[in-house]
Amino acid sequence: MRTFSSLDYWRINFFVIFSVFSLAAVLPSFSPRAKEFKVLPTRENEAFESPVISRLVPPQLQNVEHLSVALEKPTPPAPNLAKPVHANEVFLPLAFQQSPHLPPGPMENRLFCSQKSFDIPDNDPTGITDQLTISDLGVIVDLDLQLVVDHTWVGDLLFRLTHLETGKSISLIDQPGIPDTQDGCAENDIRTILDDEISISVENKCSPNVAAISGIYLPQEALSTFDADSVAGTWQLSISDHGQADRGSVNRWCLNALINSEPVTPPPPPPPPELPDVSIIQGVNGRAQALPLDCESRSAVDWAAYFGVPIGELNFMNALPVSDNPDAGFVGDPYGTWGQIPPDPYGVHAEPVAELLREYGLPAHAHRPLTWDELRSEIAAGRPVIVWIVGAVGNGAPEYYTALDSHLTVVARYEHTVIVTGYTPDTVYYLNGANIQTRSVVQFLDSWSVMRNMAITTQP
Ligand SMILES: [Ca+2]
Ligand SMILES: [Ca+2]
Ligand SMILES: [Ca+2]
Ligand SMILES: [Ca+2]
Repeated sequence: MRTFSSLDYWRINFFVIFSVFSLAAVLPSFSPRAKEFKVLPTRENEAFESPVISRLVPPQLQNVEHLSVALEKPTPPAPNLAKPVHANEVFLPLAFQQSPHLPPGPMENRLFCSQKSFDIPDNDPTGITDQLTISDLGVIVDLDLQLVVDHTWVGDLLFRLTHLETGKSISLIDQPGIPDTQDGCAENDIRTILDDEISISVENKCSPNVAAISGIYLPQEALSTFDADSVAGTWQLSISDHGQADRGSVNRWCLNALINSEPVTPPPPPPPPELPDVSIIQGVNGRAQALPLDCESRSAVDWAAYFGVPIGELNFMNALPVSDNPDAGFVGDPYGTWGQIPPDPYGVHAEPVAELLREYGLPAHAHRPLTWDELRSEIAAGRPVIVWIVGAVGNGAPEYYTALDSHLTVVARYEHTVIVTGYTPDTVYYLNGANIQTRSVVQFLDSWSVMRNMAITTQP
């Protein structure tokens, strides 16, 4: 006869927990603290009371031991006190444990740029081309394209990318705003990265601030057309202007290629979740940030406090690693001036913040990109989400930055963090410092796109 293994125990527990968790999502909320989970402080240099995690585990789940009494409970392994406590090992739904990851392989994230600046012939369908020749070997796993263009009426413009060796060619941007409007977008300039993994199309973008097209958007046709092809060869950007009077120039364009030794088949996208039209979390409170550039620490400690873990803002800030790479640590002086990019005083991205939150016992996980559906799923489950946006949730210009360790990432001026607490079909609610504020969903998605939908959630 087969006996219960420890694995079986956890499998059954996960099933029971997931079932109750699903039920919890449709039940009205109960007052918390049915049972308290103590988490020991893991940073010896900080004296604070053992925090109480009551909100990490929904109230309905806090008696979960009673649900498993029918099982023969094995002796759990002794906890490794040297490691942070991962509360997520206790309650995460199974469906969330299968988030897509790149398969193993010697992937490289490379940036290839043409720095030539050239005028676009006005009202000339023949247009002009520029070529970028790449000699690197490797197969494309993912391709993004950056455009830095000055122009006084971007609705005039048409951009194509062609790989001369294969003859494959796609439309990147096709007269934004046309045919929805007769003359297209009249606003100025393009500061964008085109990326298939972001959910909003470039076609209807037309912002008066930063640039008409400022953010990271879906191209007109998918850049995945080039996936599995060699990155080597000549890449041609074709630009043409189809309206008289307004004119402009291309200042820079770059290809950002994730390359591998062999093709990689991406996992199929998960089915869209069933989400309520409206979900707003109450009781998420915060304070104004203490230092000019420590917004991420303020958001992190307010997020932790919501889950019952008190952390001092400056303690958190001081415990962050320091680096010139914002994906590895805090960049620059936190008393610096807002609006700069690394290596000047800047701030920090999601990964180091999530790692430090985990050291405090919180199930914090960095994402880039998180989808709008995934964000709303978290809100609908009662869990606020820390997001990286620009300024007062406005548009921004994504810029590639290579740190001293050769790590490539996307940064933006006026990088900022807020905590999303709710959504309706039209509006996003978020905690900014001490205040709950709102933006249209469209404006929020523009701002969130600039640093590739960067976020911290409780889910891996
Ligand atoms: Ca204009
Ligand atoms: Ca169009
Ligand atoms: Ca991409
Ligand atoms: Ca023109």
